[in-house]
Amino acid sequence: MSDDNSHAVRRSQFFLPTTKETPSDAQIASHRLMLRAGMVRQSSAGIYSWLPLGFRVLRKIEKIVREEQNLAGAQELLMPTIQSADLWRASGRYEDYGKEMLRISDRHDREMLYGPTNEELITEIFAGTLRSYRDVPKTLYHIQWKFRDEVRPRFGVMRGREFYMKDAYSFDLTSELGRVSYNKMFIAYLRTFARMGINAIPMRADTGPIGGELSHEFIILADTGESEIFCDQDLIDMDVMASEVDYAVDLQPIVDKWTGLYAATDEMHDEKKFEANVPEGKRVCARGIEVGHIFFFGTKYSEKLGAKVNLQNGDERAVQMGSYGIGVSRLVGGIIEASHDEEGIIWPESVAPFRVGIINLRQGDNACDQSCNDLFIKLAEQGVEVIYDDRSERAGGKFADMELTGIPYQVIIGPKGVEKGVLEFKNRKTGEREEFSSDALFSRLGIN
Ligand code: P5A
Repeated sequence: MSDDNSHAVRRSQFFLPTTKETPSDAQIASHRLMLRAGMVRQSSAGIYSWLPLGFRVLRKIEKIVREEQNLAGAQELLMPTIQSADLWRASGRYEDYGKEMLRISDRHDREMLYGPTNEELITEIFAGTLRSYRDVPKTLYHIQWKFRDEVRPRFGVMRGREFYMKDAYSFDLTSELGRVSYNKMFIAYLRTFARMGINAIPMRADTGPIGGELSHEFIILADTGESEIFCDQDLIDMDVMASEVDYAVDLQPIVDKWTGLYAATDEMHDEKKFEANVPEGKRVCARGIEVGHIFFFGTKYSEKLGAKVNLQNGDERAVQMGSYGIGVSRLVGGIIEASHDEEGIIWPESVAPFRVGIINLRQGDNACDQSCNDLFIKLAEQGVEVIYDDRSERAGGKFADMELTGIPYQVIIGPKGVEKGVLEFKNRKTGEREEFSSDALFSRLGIN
C-alpha cells in the first residue's frame, strides 16, 4: 500500500503483457506462469528484468523478509554488488570459488568481482570499525543482487545467474553465544516462510563453499525441486507456532523440536540413521526447493580478516560468525511452484501483487462502467491493492487473465448483477463464488 496510488491500477493502462502461448523453453510450471503472467522477461541466460507485476511480488516478499529480520534484532545496511578481488584473496576464497565467480577488471586493471555472497566484505567492515567485546553481539544484513555464473541457469528465477538475496551475518564473542544468534535466525526463517503461506522445512545441510560445521537448508517440498531430501512426515505436519516467539527467551528448546526429528538433504543423508530414527510409515523421500540456507562457521573469516575484539583482560579474540541467506527472487518461483493450478498462479494473500481484481463484463455499458468505477475508487481510497480490468476485451479473456495472474479475490460485475444490485465475488483459491451487496463486500474484505 502506498499514498501514490500505485496500489490501484486500471488494466488498460497498466503494463501487464500476459500471453496465452506456453513458452517452449520453460520446463516447470512456475517458469511458464511467470512468463505468461508478464512478471519477468529474460534479458540473457539466467538474467531477468522484473516487470511491474513481478516486481510487486518481489517487493512483497522482500518486505516480509525485512520485517522478520528486524524483529529478530538484525540491523539492515547495504553493501555494494562489486567487490575487490584482494579481499577474497585474503580469505583464500578467490581461487576456490572457481568459474562461478564473475571476474571483472576496472580501467586501472584492478581486479574486481560481482559479489556471489558477502562474508568477506561484512567481516572487513566489522574488522575496520569494531574492537571491543562490548560491540557484540551484532547481526547485520542486506538485501542485494548477487551474481553466480551457474553452469546450468534454469527454471527461470529459481536458478538464475543474477538473483536477489537477503544475507545476514552474525558476530558473537563465544560459540555458545553464536549459537544463540543462529537460533534467532532459525526461528525468524520459520516465521518468514509461514507468513508467505509456504511450508519450508529445516534440514541438515552441507556447507559447501561457505564453510563451517553447522548448517540448515529451508526447503519447500515440490516435485520439480532440485534437491533430493529425506525427512520425517511429522516435520511436514508440524505447525509453525513460532508466531508468538519472544526472542529474549531461550530458543534452544523450540529449535530442538525441529532439529530433533530427522530431516536431511541428499549430501547429509544417512540411510542407517534415517531407518533407525523414523518409523517406516513416516519416512518421506521427496524433492524440494531450497529457499533459505543458514550457516555457523565460527572464526573461518574473522581470523583471516582480522575481525577481533579486545576482552576485559586485554586479550584479543576472533569473533564467532554465522551467515544466513534467503533467496528472495527464488521465492517468487518457489511460492508459485507450491501454489498454482491449471489456470494459473494462486497467490497467498500476503505476497499477492494485488488483493482484489475487478472484472467489468460489459465495458462501455454505462451502468456496468459506473458500478466498476465506484467500486474501484472506493477500494483505492481504502488502500486496498486493486487491479480493475477495464479493457474492451471479451469476458473470457478477462477471466483467463485474472486466473493466470492469481489475484486472490475477483469481483465480477455484469449487467444482470448491476440490475439486481449485487456483485459476484470469487475466491481464486477455493473457486467459491458468492453474491454480495457492495456493503457486504466491504465487510467481507474487512473494510468500512
Ligand atoms: C548465506 C548468506 C550463502 O550464500 N552466504 C550469505 C550464504 N548461502 S547460499 O545457500 O549459497 O545462498 C543462499 C540462498 O540464495 C538462494 N540462491 C539462489 N537463488 C536463485 N538463483 C541462484 N543461482 C541461487 N543460488 C542461491 C537460495 O535460496 C539459497 O538458499
